Amino acid sequence: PALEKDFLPLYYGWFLSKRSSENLRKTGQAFLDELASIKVFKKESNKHFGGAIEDPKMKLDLTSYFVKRPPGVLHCTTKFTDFGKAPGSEDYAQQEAVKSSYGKAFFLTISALFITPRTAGARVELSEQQLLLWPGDVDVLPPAGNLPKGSRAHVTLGCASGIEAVQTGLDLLEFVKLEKAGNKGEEVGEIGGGKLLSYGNGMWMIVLSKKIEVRAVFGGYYG
Ligand code: ACK
Repeated sequence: PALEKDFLPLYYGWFLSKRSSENLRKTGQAFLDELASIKVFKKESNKHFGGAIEDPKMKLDLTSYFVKRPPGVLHCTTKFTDFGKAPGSEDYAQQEAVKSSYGKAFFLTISALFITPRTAGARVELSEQQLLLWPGDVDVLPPAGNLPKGSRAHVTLGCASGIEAVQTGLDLLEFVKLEKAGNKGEEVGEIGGGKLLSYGNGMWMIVLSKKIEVRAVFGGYYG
């Protein structure tokens, strides 16, 4: 018998394979580069992305704007357990689905990429089976309240200086909240792999015409 309680990780999630991580990072880079070169984006971006561009003809370098990039392989957080200190941690860790999926391989579907003045991320579309690993208490954006299960599922690609990674999921919830309120975004054109949507306030999303499949292993990150 164990003498001590199980030691919980900092967070649970899907950890992308090295190859899938590299590919998704590249796709994210290409999206940022292409977005930065688009007229409608440039016109609007000075307001929201630093205003560091004095010459409007100059290209905004979004890669250096989202200066904080996750080290190592990319991941999609399911539950932030904070080594057991976060509310609902023990309950989550003890769920049958969580225990039986630990160390198992999955394919995750990336359906869109997004940026806000704070974060850059990839939207993850979870399957029914994957939703079994999704906590019931994380798709909440105060004061809007509860959004559909799995709304927050994302991979953080980068954060602006001074912004913590937790913000990426909250930013995605903000997009979902707008969608729910009937703001489907203004279609401003086609770029690279899909339809570019502008939601205002520096919020942009590209809905991929061909969804990306990434390989990932479910597990815990202990830091
Ligand atoms: O990019 P992310 O999903 O956002 O992955 C990182 C990971 O945990 C390690 O920091 C996420 N994270 C941090 N704090 C929280 C929180 N309070 N709630 C949900 N996710 C969090 C962060």
